[in-house]
Amino acid sequence: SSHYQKLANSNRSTGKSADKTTTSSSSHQRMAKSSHSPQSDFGRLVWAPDEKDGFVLARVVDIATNQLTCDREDGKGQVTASYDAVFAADEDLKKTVEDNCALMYLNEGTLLHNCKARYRKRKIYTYVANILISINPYEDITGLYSKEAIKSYRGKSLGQMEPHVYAIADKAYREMRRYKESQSIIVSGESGAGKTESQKAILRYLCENWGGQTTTIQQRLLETNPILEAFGNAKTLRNNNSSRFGKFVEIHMGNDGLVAGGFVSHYLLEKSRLCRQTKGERNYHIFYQLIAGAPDSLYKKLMLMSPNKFNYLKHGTSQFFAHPTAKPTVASERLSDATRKSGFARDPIVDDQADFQRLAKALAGSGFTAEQQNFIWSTVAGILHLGNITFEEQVNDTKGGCKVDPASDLSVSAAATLLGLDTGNLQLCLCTRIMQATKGGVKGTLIRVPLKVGEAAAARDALAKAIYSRLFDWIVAGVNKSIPFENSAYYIGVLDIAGFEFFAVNSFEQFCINYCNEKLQYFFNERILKQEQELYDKEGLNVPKIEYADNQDCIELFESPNGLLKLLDEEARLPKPTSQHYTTSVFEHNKDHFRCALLRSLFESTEPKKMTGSKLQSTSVAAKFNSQLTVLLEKLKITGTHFVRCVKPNAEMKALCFDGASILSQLQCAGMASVLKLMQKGYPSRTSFADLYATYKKLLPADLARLDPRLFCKAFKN
Ligand code: AD9
Ligand code: MG
Repeated sequence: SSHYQKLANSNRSTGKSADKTTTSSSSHQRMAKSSHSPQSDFGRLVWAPDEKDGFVLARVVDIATNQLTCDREDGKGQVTASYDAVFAADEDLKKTVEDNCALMYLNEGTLLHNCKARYRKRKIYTYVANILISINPYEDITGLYSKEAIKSYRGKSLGQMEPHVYAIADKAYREMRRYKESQSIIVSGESGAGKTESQKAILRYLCENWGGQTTTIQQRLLETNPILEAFGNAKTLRNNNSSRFGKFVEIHMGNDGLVAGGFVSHYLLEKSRLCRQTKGERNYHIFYQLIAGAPDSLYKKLMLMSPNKFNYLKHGTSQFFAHPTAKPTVASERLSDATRKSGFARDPIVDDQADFQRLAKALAGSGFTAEQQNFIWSTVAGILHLGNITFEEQVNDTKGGCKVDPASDLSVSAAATLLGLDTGNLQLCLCTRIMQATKGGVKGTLIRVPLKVGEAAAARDALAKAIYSRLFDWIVAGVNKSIPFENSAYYIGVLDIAGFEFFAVNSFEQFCINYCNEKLQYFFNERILKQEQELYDKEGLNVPKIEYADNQDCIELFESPNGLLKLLDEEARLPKPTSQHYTTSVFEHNKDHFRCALLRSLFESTEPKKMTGSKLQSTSVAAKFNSQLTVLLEKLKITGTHFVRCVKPNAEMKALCFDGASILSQLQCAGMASVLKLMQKGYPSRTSFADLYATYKKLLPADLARLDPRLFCKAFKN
């Protein structure tokens, strides 16, 4: 049977809402059919489309061939819309349900209304069958994530308790035990919707309930968050703590069902942010944390300054963050200096100075030695100084070459010292590139070609990005080393990747993020919508076909033999060096000059290299990302899956403010409207013969109980 059936089984095998939904599902269907016969539509209460709120309550006053006209209930005139844009509303508007499937009418209108009515009551979670919708409250809801709450969801079926991300975690856990199969929880949603917070809640839930005696592993698992967030999260216009990389965190469990370790896979760290940020955004938290939190001796050793003195920090906002309750601390002779220049923003969750202390503690707790920590600080500071190196044209140079601007000599020496490079070498490498001429298949000598001012600046930025992204890889590897999982039998993986992005200017990074999201939506469609319908066919159930927004075409556009990814790779292989190929070779030639063994080790590539002709080619970013994605999807395919759809309630990040139109569009994009259609016409609640049999056999006469489960159920029904 399909995974989905398994999910449905465990969802509905116990719990009161189960029977309710089963019995009412046929009446859903009847109502739905009658709602499309014109006679019954007249005067009917409906949800009519509204630009601002998504839907508005209205009554049907005119029925034409293709459209309906309705009077708005708020007295603000009429709405005319096509049949399929208007949905039947429930007369009882006060009623809210934990699972949308328990409503009389299953449609986008009632879903949005139910979510809104619940959200007003600070109930941020709602189910659609066993998919959890989570709407970011942007405030702490008392008791929602308390230790008591964590205990109270343990072992409970979906539907027994209020909807909660803990209930999904518990479902995953129970199914892992029951089916002896690893599970994944796919958390999706746009930036700021609450994916990372959900992931952390799931991790805490599993560790608190099944951490067992292994407090170190538990502790280390929980400490991965402050570490990864320091290096991989940043303030953006959409989220003050936005993850700029994707991750799949596996919590491994032993045969005893207790936490045995973990593993973090990470995807595609955004690199462009390192050198330049949009106005109002910041670079990665670590830079501000280090400047705000480094003890004085370290601050001096790293030659730090306030953020607005560093090119890599000053283009966005160079503000520090502090918790609203934080008092200005003593360590802050220099902090107050920086504060004067750059201002101090209050944020409930980001606190640069305190986060630095937390980070240092987490690093130590995760087995990073003092030497390794110093290496991290020096590298981070080295990158900042590298960014301050500027170039000027060589006078009288016929080749148009450049040299380091003497005004940035101090930055060159600071960068070289902190990164363990030779100052002269660094200057030379930044201002030139190495070329090897080939004539008639014979390699010529290596020659140094001078770079123009712009090219040298690009080489500098490329170097900074390469160092940072490799530092990030190395840190994730270190974190993984500290949470090994030798005794693992299964795992529960939680996927938290960047959601769809669309900016005024979109780069390769958006291309990859959106491609990844398409793949995941495709996976959702396959697992929830397609397989469910296949099951109906197989069981001979006469359920009409549900159309859903299939994105297969879009995936093919990327992946087919002449797809975007293939073309991109070919482009990069053209004889004329493109910026990408060019930067790769820049790193190749720099790497031998790292005197610092640790930094050099970051560049000792583990990626496969292939020789084509005379050229050494490293795997392209697109190809690497694509293969990572394939591995991820293979993993998801063999696990039981659970979905959490996070929703961002408003663009202003304001507490409990429900922007209907935007929420509706998020629910639609997440495929929820199609799921509702499926639930409306299909059979959302079901249980296996074996389960029913097991539940009732004790209560029945022996001759009935002797029957095999299928026959037993038949007899039971009669
Ligand atoms: V991004 O794609 O990484 O930019 P996320 O991960 O979806 O995004 P995140 O979890 O970081 O969003 O949530 C954004 C902010 O919303 C958090 O920093 C919290 O301030 C706030 N938030 C999110 N979920 C909750 C919650 N359940 N309770 C309270 C929340 N606040
Ligand atoms: Mg996030």
